[in-house]
Amino acid sequence: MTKTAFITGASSGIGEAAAIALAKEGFQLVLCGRRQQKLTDLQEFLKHTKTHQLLFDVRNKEEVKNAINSLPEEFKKIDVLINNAGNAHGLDYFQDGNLEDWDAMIDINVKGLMYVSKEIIPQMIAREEGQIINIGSTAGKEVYPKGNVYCASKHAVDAINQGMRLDLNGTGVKVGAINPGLVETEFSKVRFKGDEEKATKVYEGFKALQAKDIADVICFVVTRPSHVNIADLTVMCTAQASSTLVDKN
Ligand code: NDP
Ligand code: 8X3
Repeated sequence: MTKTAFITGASSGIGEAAAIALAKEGFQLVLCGRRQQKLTDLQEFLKHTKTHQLLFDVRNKEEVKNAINSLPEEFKKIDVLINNAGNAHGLDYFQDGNLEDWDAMIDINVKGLMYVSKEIIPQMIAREEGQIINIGSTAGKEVYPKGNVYCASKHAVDAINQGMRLDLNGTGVKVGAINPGLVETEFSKVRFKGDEEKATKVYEGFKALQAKDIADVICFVVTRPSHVNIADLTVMCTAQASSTLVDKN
């Protein structure tokens, strides 16, 4: 029977690449995001795969609940949840930080991940199967200068990943994290509020990871036998040795 993957943040970057890679693996897909046109373009690109688009802001718990409840019958059974939606907002010394940026990062990267998971976990427990992949970051393992609140949000993802795995142990539901280093996506464009020049500079002078590299890892993780759970995986580009060794500014 065809498996369903539910991907948050499928409208660009890692989520979009994961959708393309999982389609090749034979999954049908629930593609989530806020940018309808991006999701529609992706659906068109994946026209040979069964897909369903869900538009919601992960910060809004009612929207999350209503969107998931609105899934058509053939997409309701979710085999794989990829908690990927997230971004950095700003790169400032803590003392110069912007409160709206802080709220956005905690609300999207942490609370959004929790709201989506809370809606989907019960059906997985009831079926005694399913898999949750939390997209963390090297920023969730090691803090870097000016990373403060983004790093805190990803450290929270690390803790939630561990907590979920402990609490779901014995239910048959697998929980694991993939923690990428620098990946060349729209991430820095969002971090620098649309400043393309600043965003491009982040990836200059070395070969950063590409979204497809992380999508390949996601495919590996979801195609392990049922008794194998990849609990926590960190992936960096060869040029990177720690979250602090590349100048992001
Ligand atoms: P992108 O900016 O390319 O993608 C971010 C995705 O998150 C978009 O699809 C966006 O969709 C979605 N998103 C953002 N805010 C919301 C929201 N409020 N509600 C719903 N969806 C939202 O970045 P990446 O692909 O790089 O990032 C994906 C994940 O990978 C994030 O969790 C990020 O922290 C993590 N990561 C990224 C790394 C990198 O260097 N790029 C490294 C390590 C981890 P839309 O705007 O349509 O809502
Ligand atoms: C994204 C990678 O190093 O810019 O999590 O924080 S980094």
